[in-house]
Amino acid sequence: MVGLDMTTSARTQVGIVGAGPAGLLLSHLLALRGIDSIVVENRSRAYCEARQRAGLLEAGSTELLRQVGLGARMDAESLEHGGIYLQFAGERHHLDFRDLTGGRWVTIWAQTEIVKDLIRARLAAGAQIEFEVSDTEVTDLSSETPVLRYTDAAGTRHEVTCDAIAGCDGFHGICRESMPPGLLRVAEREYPYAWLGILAIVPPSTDELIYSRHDDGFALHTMRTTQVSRLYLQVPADDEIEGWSDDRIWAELRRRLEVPGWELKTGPITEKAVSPMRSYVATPMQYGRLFLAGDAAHIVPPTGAKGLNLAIADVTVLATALVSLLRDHDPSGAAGYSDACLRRVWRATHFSWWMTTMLHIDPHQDRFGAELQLSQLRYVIASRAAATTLAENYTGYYPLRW
Ligand code: RFL
Ligand code: PHB
Repeated sequence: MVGLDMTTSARTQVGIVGAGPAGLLLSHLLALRGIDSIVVENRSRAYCEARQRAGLLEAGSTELLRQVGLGARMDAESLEHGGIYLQFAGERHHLDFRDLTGGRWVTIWAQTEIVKDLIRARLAAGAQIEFEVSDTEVTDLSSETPVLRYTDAAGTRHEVTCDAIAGCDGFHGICRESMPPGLLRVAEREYPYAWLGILAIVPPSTDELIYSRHDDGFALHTMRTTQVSRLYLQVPADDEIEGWSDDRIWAELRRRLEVPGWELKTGPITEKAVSPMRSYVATPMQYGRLFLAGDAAHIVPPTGAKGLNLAIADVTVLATALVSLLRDHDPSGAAGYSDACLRRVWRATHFSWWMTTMLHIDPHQDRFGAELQLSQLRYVIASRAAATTLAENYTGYYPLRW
């Protein structure tokens, strides 16, 4: 319906802001249980499908994707890893997750591929995803009919009356800020370093990820496929990518990752960027009929590979809660949503902080700090109890139910 003010009105059950993994997966899960939704996204489809971010899934995330019909390409093309290497003081040690956790593993499967599969599946099912929207607004949040407004790519203003709104619009989105002032309590930490990440067309020089603490800074060797490597370097928090030529990046990676008898293969770099590192948790994750999920509510530094897994877990809990609320008129899941998620969020927040501070060089670090890190790393590789703590958190501590 077109009103006098040229606003088009519509009705749906769940209005979803953001077509990242959280928003798209939520829309998919809701559809499986007969709940309608619309997804609005301010970037283009091509941008969402190409944005380089996470690459490592917990066992529970992989199982969930498989269970909801998103496993075909993942099962054919992803890489299963049964452990990681921890490197420090010039030595590389293997941690065997399958042995330590009674068979658990992780999967290398890029966020870009999950997003591509989700967009394709949603559009094939006839779902509405509006890309390149602007001026997104969410209002009437404490009523039973919250409203989502946006302007589409052609310039038409839309007003969608919903039963619930999901804020899946990432850390810089508008949903968290739409909650009443004073409601949110924020716990956060900024780290005095950043990650320079590259994507390179070269087969990985390792079978499993290498996390390396080096006196000059942390380095990580990860991968996307058997032909594409992804590597990260700790750099100063305010560093700019312009100062990093490809040759300088490879030389620094070689230095921080080297051990006798091992060689780092190099190749063309197709992408490079510096990302800041931060821990951030906003509580509660719900106000009235607005529910925050994924990076909109919390951020972890990437060292524990938890960001994407938390987004998947949040929306799995949220989908169940919204199905109970909207189909069965049972509000208990929605009321408990925030607490249910925050338990997992804080476990991941602690783990990511612990991995980060154990492996990075603080620019103000003294001898005492360095010795504590090395002692902790030695303990993790020597003690089965300590290694198990790392392994059970890395592979995903809390089970995911759908
Ligand atoms: P996303 O992926 O940020 O998606 C949010 C979406 O919302 C859109 N949006 C809006 N749409 C409409 N109206 C508005 N007003 C909007 N404002 C924003 C955005 O365009 C976007 O499409 O959040 P989501 O779905 O919660 O998923 C979370 C994950 O993306 C994130 O946790 C991880 O990727 C974090 N992360 C990493 N995690 C890892 O485990 N390993 C990594 O190596 C890793 N690298 C990264 C990362 C996050 C990064 N960011 C956010 C800067 C590298 C980067 C650069
Ligand atoms: C990645 O593959 O991008 C990745 C893997 C593990 C991490 C961080 C990033 O801890």
